[in-house]
Amino acid sequence: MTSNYHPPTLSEFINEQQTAFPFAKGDLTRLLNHIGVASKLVNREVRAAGLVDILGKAGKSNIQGEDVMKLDEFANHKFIKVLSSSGEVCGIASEENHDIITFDKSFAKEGKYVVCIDPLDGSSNIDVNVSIGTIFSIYRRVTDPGTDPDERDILQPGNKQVAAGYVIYGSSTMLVYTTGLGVTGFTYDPSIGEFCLSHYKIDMPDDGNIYSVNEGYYRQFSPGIREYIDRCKGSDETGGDALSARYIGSLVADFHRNLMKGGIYMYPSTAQQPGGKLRLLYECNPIAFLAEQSGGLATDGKGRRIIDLVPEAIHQRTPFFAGSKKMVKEVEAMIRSYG
Ligand code: AHM
Ligand code: MG
Repeated sequence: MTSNYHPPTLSEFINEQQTAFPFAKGDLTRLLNHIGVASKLVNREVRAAGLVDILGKAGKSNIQGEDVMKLDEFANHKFIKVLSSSGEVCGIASEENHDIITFDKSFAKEGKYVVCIDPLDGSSNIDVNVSIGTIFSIYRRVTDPGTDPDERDILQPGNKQVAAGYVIYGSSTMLVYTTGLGVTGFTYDPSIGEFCLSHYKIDMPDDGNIYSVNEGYYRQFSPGIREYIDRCKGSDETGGDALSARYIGSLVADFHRNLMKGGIYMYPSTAQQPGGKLRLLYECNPIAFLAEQSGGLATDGKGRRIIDLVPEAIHQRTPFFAGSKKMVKEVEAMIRSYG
């Protein structure tokens, strides 16, 4: 027997949420809907990868000197196109673009929000059919509507985010977001082409038994990090109380697993990347907002909340530790004990 019940779609859910704020004008609701639309376009391409000509390198490198993949370029293009014609967004900072992206159309300049985005995170996994994602962060602009946005709009600390989230293109496709009222997850139902509510108010466990770090850099880590990792492996003699090591190499996928199961994700500074690898604005801040909203923590390993860091440059990097509260506190304490 088929049930008549279907869970609320993303649009239905956020419209419903908006009614809790009688003065809300619906711009943020529409913007989140537009992010949903763009991610469906990317999802369609991801699901056909291997059949359509979307795998492989695009033949150029981005501002960070990394190879741009065809899917990086496709996702970047789709998000810019959808957001630029949304009417809610006046500018975008993207991993793939050196400068802030502004728009010519006057209705776009009236947009109240700016978006920081990593359109396709986990690029090294694209060609090998491993989970990848999109990460986004939304701020209210501080410059006057009707003008081009500038760095003042983009270089706001993460504690000013009005919404943030990610889309994970995994065994199913999910959109997970927060507007500062907890974390909610939607699973894409391909039969109706909609994201449907599947995870209401996600709570990250306070503690976990998974650690996620690229241990290939072990020798490049500071002594505090190395000792924390050694402890994750259990006691010297028996390996007792060892945690599980899980590292996908897609921040979105690694964080998502730890969010659901409890664990810690770490990308510390290394000898080669003394400032860390991950970018503050469009990777760390949105994930940190989600971590805190689900009851976890995200810090830079020096006792500072990621979302309190004041950005100085669009593509600024930071060491990053995010996950279950107890585990983040433990690694912080270990780093501190080495001075
Ligand atoms: P990307 O945005 O170019 O894909 O880079 C970010 C990715 C993260 O998703 C992932 O956690 C990390 O880089 C992996 O880096 P590494 O291969 O050094 O472990
Ligand atoms: Mg990335």
